[in-house]
Amino acid sequence: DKGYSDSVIETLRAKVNNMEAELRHLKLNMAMQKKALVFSKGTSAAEKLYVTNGEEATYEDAKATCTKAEGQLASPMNDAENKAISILSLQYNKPVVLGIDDKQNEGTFKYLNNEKIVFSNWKPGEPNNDNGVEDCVELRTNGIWNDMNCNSKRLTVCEF
Ligand code: GMH
Ligand code: CA
Repeated sequence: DKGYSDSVIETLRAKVNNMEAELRHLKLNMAMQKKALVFSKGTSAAEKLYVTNGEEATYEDAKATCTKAEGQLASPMNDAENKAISILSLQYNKPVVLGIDDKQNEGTFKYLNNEKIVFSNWKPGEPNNDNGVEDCVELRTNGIWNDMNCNSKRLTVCEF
């Protein structure tokens, strides 16, 4: 007979039950951790969590900081995410540097993964590539975007 014995099935059943209980515990715990983090210093939209270290940095430096933290530079993909970032911008009263640039092809803004942006919140008249040197994007305290020089230092906000 090739069937599993009753004792093997019973052992597996117990293991699955344990794993389900652990998973429930883990989910509750993660939800609590996220709330605590948002309460203390972050903002969130859907699944994303935005956190700042309060530091102003150039695009490349901010990008490196977020990568080192195992997150990535804030890259809003919709209005809710844009608002979550703008709340931090308001709190610190500093514009934020976004994880978006048009370094590869002037006028074509892309995320760090090289995909074209699916959402934008440009101020009317922007992006204007002022003086031909604006390949990066700042999000102002009101959530509105302007293209800017990548060497400008802006608030670092990472998403996790
Ligand atoms: C120019 C003008 C301003 C605009 C800035 C800004 C720089 O100086 O068009 O009205 O605010 O550029 O786009 O990034
Ligand atoms: Ca501009």
